[in-house]
Amino acid sequence: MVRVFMSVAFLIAVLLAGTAAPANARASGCEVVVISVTANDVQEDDEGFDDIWVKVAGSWFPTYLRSIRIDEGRTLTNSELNNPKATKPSVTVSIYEDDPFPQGNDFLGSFSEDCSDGGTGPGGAVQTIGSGGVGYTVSYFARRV
Ligand SMILES: [Ca+2]
Ligand SMILES: [Ca+2]
Ligand SMILES: [Ca+2]
Repeated sequence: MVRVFMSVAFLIAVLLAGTAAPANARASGCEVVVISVTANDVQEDDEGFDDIWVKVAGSWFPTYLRSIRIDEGRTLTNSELNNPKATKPSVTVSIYEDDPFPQGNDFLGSFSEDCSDGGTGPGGAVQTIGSGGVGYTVSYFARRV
């Protein structure tokens, strides 16, 4: 009986210690929110559109293993992309282009933001990524949290 009680007390102590750590981790980071993605120059020129997903600090958007069509010259909004965002000391935003098996998917480009300059401010910022016949513009907010 005493042993059981001590085990429970130990477990509670572990749980309390466990809940303290994420609060500290949350307190120092760079929050990045993707506002929109524009396809200035798609990879699949014959089709005139790409099927893309956006990866933010390792998480997929719009959702895991799903891509979304973007026509050349068009913009996908934050809500169409299912609110891509993440908070980390440094956040990498990447765009991938989905191709059917057995072709591999294509990495189109990326950028990283660490809020070292204080973030983007409320006006946001723009990054252009892609090369060799591929060009995308990513608008985003970044702030220290
Ligand atoms: Ca492709
Ligand atoms: Ca494709
Ligand atoms: Ca192209």
